[in-house]
Amino acid sequence: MKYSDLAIDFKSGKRSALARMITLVDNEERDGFEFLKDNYHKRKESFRLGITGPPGVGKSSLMNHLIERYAQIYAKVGVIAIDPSSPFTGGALLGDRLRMNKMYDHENVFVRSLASRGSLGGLSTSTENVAQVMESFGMDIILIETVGVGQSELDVMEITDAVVVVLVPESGDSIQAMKAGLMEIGDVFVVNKSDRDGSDRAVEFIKTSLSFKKAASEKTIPVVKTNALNDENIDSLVSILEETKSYLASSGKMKEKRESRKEKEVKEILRDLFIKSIDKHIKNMENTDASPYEKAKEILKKTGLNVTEELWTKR
Ligand SMILES: Nc1nc2c(ncn2[C@@H]2O[C@H](COP(=O)(O)OP(=O)(O)OP(=O)(O)O)[C@@H](O)[C@H]2O)c(=O)[nH]1
Ligand SMILES: [Mg+2]
Repeated sequence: MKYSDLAIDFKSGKRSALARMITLVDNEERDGFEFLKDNYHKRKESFRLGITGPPGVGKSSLMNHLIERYAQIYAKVGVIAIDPSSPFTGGALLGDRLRMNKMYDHENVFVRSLASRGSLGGLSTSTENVAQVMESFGMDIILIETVGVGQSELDVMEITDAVVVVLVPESGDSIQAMKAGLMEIGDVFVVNKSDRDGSDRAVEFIKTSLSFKKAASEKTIPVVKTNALNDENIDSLVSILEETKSYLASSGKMKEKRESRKEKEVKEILRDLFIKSIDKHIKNMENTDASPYEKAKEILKKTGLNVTEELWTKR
């Protein structure tokens, strides 16, 4: 199919065109980049909601409920599931697919799994690009699930407007041992599997831990207890998420996040272009005995990039 035909189908709202366009972008194909460049200003700025947490806490199960609720509230719901590729979670993928399967056919919902870490700047860049395609399609909300175990998963959360950190009752005791990063990024915390012992204690524990790091002027971060097996308290989670969204919008925090996201993207683009443009110089260098700094200086001269003396001496 020609790109121009694909673009027409995309514009008219064909799901198959959305799927194809995401693939083009995810594979870093020329037409994919063309699309991103042409459509940045035409996007809808969808509300991007990240859902993260340690392996197996019930993120996908909760997602399923959220998708179901959002499909009733919104006309277009996008879902990006980051395929867990870490050894911790190998094998969970099939289960995730099955659990999300029942929502695959819903006409309001479009689900996409992402595994590639691309060459451009890792998982967060490919997720950002796919999110932008979904925004161009006019999604009202985009849900992004990722396992919060490594840095790249935390990076993915930087491309969302709000983050739900999912924990379980047992997490309460081991919160200090947990990845500290997780406690920093949550706008809402969920203690799922509330059918298990200790969920109230876990909620209190998390609230206390959060109160230490909160500035007096900031809004208290909600901690919600859910049971994704029995659909318990999901409605109150949804209303807390809607409130959080309004708060982030009215306080200016959402705008701030989006601006720093954009800044990061500019840096990623420049980093990628810069690396690509110096690669050929490095390979073609004649004076092989030169030190790394001497070589770097020579290459900088060739690229014409103006590095100040001050930056150079600080390096
Ligand atoms: N008892 C209980 N089990 C739950 C609850 N929610 C999910 N589970 C179960 O926990 C297991 C893991 O659920 P998932 O939804 O796959 O968890 P996840 O966080 O997406 O897992 P990964 O993506 O592998 O990290 C499944 O067997 C679920 O049925 C709950 O509220 N209570
Ligand atoms: Mg999952």
